[in-house]
Formats: sequence, structure tokens, C-alpha cells
Amino acid sequence: MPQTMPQTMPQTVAFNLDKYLRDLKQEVETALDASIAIIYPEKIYESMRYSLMAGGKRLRPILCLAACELLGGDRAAAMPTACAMEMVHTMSLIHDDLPAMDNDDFRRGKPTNHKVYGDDIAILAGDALLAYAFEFIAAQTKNVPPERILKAIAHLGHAVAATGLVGGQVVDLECEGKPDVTAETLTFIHIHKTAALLESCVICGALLAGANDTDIDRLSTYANNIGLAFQIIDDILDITSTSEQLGKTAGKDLTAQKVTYPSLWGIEVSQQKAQDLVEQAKAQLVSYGDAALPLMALADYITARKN
Ligand code: GRG
Repeated sequence: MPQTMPQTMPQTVAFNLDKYLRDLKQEVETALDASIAIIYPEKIYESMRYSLMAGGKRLRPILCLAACELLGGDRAAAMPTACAMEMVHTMSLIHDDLPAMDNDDFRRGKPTNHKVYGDDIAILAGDALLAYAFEFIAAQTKNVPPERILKAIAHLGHAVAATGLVGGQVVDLECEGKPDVTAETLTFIHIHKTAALLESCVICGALLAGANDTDIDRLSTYANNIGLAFQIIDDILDITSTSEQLGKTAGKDLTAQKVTYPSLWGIEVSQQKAQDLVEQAKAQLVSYGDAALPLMALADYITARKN
């Protein structure tokens, strides 16, 4: 008798992350391109578009869309918030690159905003993108109950204010030139400077889809873990990659003798800690089944990425 295949094969659902990232990145690029027209006074809109449309991985909007879809939400419902996340991220990069902060000449493979438009316009482009991000969520989100939109706006405000990005950046600036920064302080900086916005992307996407408290708890742990892992990998790439690969000046942390995760723990231990954080992040999503495949794959991408 011929050997027959068992009726129930173990199911392994393949998820094509490359295609997922490519498709969503394209959708986000199209929505971002449509979000800002160049009108009078042209210079400020050109400066905003220069940085917003300069490329980048678009990881934050993609996380926002993926979290909304995880809970059965419509991708279109989260697109304005996803775009707003990229506007906030872009403004934080513009301000971070200013001479008064990190003083960087290159970002996303191009001269930084202030190198092209001057410090004054770069500051204003950042301010304008930040304000427009909130307007964009409020005015452009369709077919979502207003109380969910309100919760998302409040969450994003908390993530970028002194309670989030700004607070993290202040402690980072205070630590400049200090050789005795502890792992605890470093973690404070990165939870606020890097993880807070990634968390807000995930949570706002989930809120728009009607997340409950359990969803929020799980997704918040997921996002903070991948946020910290993201920064650990960022610190490693600063050492191991070239400026061409990163699209920004590589090796800056070493030159500035900045305390980073690899300077405290070494590259191998840092890599392992990032991997552990990603595994803990993914464990939060198990109960969602196959619906969580995109967010699971995105967590793996955090440690696998090369730029
Ligand atoms: C938010 C009001 C407000 C002010 C900004 C300057 C500042 C306060 C905060 C600094 C935030 C910052 C630059 C954090 C670093 C985050 C980080 C690791 C950025 C790199 O992100 P990628 O690799 O970049 O996702 P791409 O270019 O791919 O988008």
C-alpha cells in the first residue's frame, strides 16, 4: 500500500516580511507624499518635505498599521496616525541633528535639514511637523469613534513631551562627556528617547482598533522591549557599520567617547540582550495566534536589520 500523507500536517504559516515591509512602506510613502503640499511660504514646506520624504525604514508607521490590524482594525483608519508618527519621528531627527544637539551633517544618506536650509528654518520645520502631526490625526482620521482618536492623540502627546522623547533627550545631553553613566541611566534615556515613540506607534494603532486594557498591557510590554532592543542594535551598528550603510555618520559614539550598551557590556553581550528582549516581546503576542505574525516578524527584524 502506498504511503499516504497524514490528514493533519502541522501548520506553519509562512510570513513574507520582505514583501510586507515593501508593500507597507510604499503605502506609507504615498500617504506621506500627499500629506504636505508646497504652498506659500514655499521654503518651510520644502524643508518639511525634504526630511519627511528622504527615505528611512518607515518602521514607526508600519508598527502603527500592524498593531491596528492585529486587533481587526482597518489599515486605512490608522494611516493618518501612522503618517503623524513619521512626522514626529522626522522632526525629532531634524532637531537632534542641529548644532546645538548632536551636530550631524548627514541623515538618511543626505545632508541634514539645517545644512540645506539653515538652523532657523530647520528648527521651524521641526516645529511645523510636530504641530501638523496632531492636526493630521484629528482632521484626517475617518470611520473611528472620536473617543478612540482622542485617546491616541493624548498618548502621542505624552510620548513626545518631557515625559517621553524630550525628557530622554535632556538626560542624554546631560550625560555628554561623562564617563560614569550607569546602565540604569542609559536605559532611562533610551526608554524615553527611542522606545516611547515606538510604543506610541503600537498603542495608538491598537487604540484606534478598540484595544482593551489587556491588549494595551501586552502591546506596551512588546513595544518597550523592541524599543530597547532597537537602541541596543543602533549602538552596535554605529560601531560595526559604515556611514554609507547607515546613511549617517558612523562611529560617532566612539569619537565622542559616549557611554553606550556595547561600551558597557561589549558587542556580544549587547547582541544577546537585544535578542532576549525580542523574545520577551514576542511572548506577549502568543495569544493572538496568526494575527500576530506581522508584529512577531517586525520584532525579529529589529535585531536582524543592517541599518
Ligand atoms: C519630540 C518635541 C520633540 C522634540 C525632539 C531631539 C529630540 C527631542 C529627541 C531625540 C530623539 C531621537 C533622535 C532618538 C533616536 C531614535 C533613533 C534610534 C532614530 C533612528 O531611527 P531609524 O533607524 O531611522 O528608524 P530611519 O531613518 O530609518 O527612520
